[in-house]
Amino acid sequence: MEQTWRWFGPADPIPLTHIRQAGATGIVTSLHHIPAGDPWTEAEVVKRRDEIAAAGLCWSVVESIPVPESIKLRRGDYQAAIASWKQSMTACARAGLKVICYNFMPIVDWTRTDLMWQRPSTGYALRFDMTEFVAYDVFILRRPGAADAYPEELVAKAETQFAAMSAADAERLEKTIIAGLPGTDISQDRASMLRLIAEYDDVSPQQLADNLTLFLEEVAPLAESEGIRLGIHPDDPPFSLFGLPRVVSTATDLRRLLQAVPIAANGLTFCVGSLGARPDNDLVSMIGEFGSRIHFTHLRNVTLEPDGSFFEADHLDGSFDMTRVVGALLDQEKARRGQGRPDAEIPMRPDHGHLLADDVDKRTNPGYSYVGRLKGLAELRGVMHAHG
Ligand code: DNO
Repeated sequence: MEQTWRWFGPADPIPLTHIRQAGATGIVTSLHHIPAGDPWTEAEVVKRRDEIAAAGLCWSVVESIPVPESIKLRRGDYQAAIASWKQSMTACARAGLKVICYNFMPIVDWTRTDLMWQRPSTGYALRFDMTEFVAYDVFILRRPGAADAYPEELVAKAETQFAAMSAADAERLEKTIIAGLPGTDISQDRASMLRLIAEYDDVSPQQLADNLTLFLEEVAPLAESEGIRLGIHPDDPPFSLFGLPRVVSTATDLRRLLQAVPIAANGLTFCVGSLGARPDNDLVSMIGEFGSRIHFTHLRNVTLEPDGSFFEADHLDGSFDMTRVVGALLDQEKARRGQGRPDAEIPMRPDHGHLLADDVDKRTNPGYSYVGRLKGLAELRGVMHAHG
């Protein structure tokens, strides 16, 4: 697997030199300075590509070209938004880039409730706590109908938790949930959240899935002809939040979206930490079924709790067997080599990392620490070597 590392561009506190020292050869990045929805130009892509190349690295994957809400809703200026998305994709293709990651999660991208959850090692992990999330949804955001959407017992627990929160705790929780984590190009406040959620009132999961298919029917054939492989990122977490539909969470979802537009360019970012946050997702069998369409992978582990909460574990620890997952991905690469596929090597990145040692006092993008990811990459590299 090609070892890559997510870099948030020149504003990232981690310089490209340090990424090289970690042993990564590929960079995963986006043009974060261009507002979401605006078209990218070839010149901008080339400029960033060359800056990365000058540091002895290669821009391997675009993560992400944001998909505006109008496309997910198929309302308003969605046609112009699709045209703009295609233009960005073509700019990447012309600059020689090959893989583009994107997601189709309504309103909120990846979501956690705690960015500094202390582990017994004294390092810090990211956590999604179901009770805290419900406390936010029902008692802080006060989403209409939210209280009826959860089991009574959970709402009662959330109420107790909310009552014990200081104003500062509540504010921190709100910021963590809706202000946008790294890579999320749009952040919300309470009023805009409620307004946007209401726009999805009459959008069923089936409707959202259909809108995704219509989007793919437009972009995937163009990607194929431009030599681009698209990898949709699964929902993180892989279940509905705020009553919003999410349609990239399960094996059934992946099967449907891959079959909807059955060409190689319509593929997956196989994020094992996202998919692995559902106990009914069997990652190894999913790699077996969808492997030929996996264009990129994010490797991290999660420890699941019975109520749907989870925290980000060490890369080789947690609720699923990372060693087997890596083995299945390497088997997929072997199969591709046998078929002479030019894309035999799958780019991987160590996804997220704990806050460890010097990370703790530094400015970091949550989840994207240096030492924590360095450790994750080193451990994963060990597993890859051992598989041979
Ligand atoms: C979180 C990331 C996501 C991902 C987007 C892809 O750490 O994996 O933000 O970049 O969902 O569009």
